[in-house]
This record gives sequence, structure tokens and C-alpha cells, in this order.
Amino acid sequence: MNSTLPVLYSFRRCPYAIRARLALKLAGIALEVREVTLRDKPAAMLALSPKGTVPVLQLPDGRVLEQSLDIMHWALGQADSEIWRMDDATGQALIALNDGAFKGLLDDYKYANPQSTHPAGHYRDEAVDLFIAPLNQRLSQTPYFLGEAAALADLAIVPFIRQFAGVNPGWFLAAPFPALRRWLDAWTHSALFVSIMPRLDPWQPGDPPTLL
Ligand SMILES: N[C@@H](CCC(=O)N[C@@H](CS)C(=O)NCC(=O)O)C(=O)O
Repeated sequence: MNSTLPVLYSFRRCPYAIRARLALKLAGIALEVREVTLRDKPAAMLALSPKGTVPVLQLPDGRVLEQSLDIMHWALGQADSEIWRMDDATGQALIALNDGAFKGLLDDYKYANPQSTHPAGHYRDEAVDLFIAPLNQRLSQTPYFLGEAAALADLAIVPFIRQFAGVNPGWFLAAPFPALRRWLDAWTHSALFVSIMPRLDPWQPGDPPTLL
């Protein structure tokens, strides 16, 4: 029976894996989840997807989805909700900015060290100007990025804003972005989010399946 379930190679804290798990769970897709240690990736995963990033989803028909957005689109395509499939140009542009320039600044901010060209606050300020302040502005007008209903863009971006907030939680709490903070809190405290964040031991071949 288990061979009929999709298998997701995942890493708990990885924002790309989180967005994939959110979409899969939201779509109600039963699957086996295999927690990966990034320093010691399972051979079974690398055989499916030699590029070696998570998430990777192996479908029962043999197809392998190795980009988080492809996994989201596949998952939400299985579900009935049109809203969650909503994927207009604005949403796509927000996701592209998130995955591109913002992710670069987020990494610079998160991993800034004495050898970095600039101190952490420099990258944080750039990220604020580029993405954080505009998102807060959006959310001070509507509850979700694209209006009254949550959409793919909210789901795809929330793990990255969570990571940004987590670099310096005290700073984020005091920063002038109340609407973004409310949106982030609502997502991260939601039953959906909590349900896709279990702490799992790294998967080893032969382990009994863990269902998401
Ligand atoms: N474009 C990929 C990016 C995935 C990605 O970069 N994942 C990171 C973890 S958050 C990873 O697996 N890095 C490989 C490594 O650290 O060895 C996607 O959207 O799925």
C-alpha cells in the first residue's frame, strides 16, 4: 500500500520544503515524508534528483518534482479550491522577487559575519526596502497579499518571512511592520502550519513510513 503514496524528501526548517509541505497538506494529499540531513543526503534521494536540494517529491507514477513551486502547483492542482490555484501576474512577480533578490539578501542578513562586506543591518535594510516594507503596505490594505483571500503567493512566501523574522526576533517585533507581523503570526500559528512542522528523525532506508 505504501508504494502507492507519494514520497517527499524534506528538511524541517527549509523554507522551500515548508512551502511544499503547506501546499501538499492543504490539498489533503497523503504522503510519506522523509526527513533529510543536508550534510548527509540519502542515496535514494540523490538517485531521483542528483542536484541535491530539498524538497523532492516522487510521485507513484514515477514522475519526480524537484522544485518547490512545481510541487505546490501539482498539489494545489489536485485540490478543488480555485482560490488556492489563483496565480495571477502580481502573485508570480511577488514569488519571483522573494525567490530572487529577497532570498539573496535574507541569506546575507542571516549569515553575516565579521568577514562579510557589510554588517547584518545593511542587508536587513536592503531587504526591508525591497520587500518587507512593500509587503507590509499591501497587508495594511488587504488581509492577504492579493486581496481578501489567501493565495499561492501567501503560502509560497510565508516560510521566508518567518526566516527573516527569526534572524533577530527582537528587532522584528519592534519594527514598524504591524500588518506583516499579524499576517505572519496568523499563518505560523495556524493548524495547517503547525501540522507540517513535526520534529522527525532523519530517514534511513528500511524505516517504516512516516505520513505527513
Ligand atoms: N529552487 C529550489 C531550492 C531548494 C533549496 O535550495 N533547498 C535548500 C535547503 S533550504 C537545499 O536543499 N540546499 C542544499 C544543501 O544545503 O545541500 C526549490 O525551489 O525547491
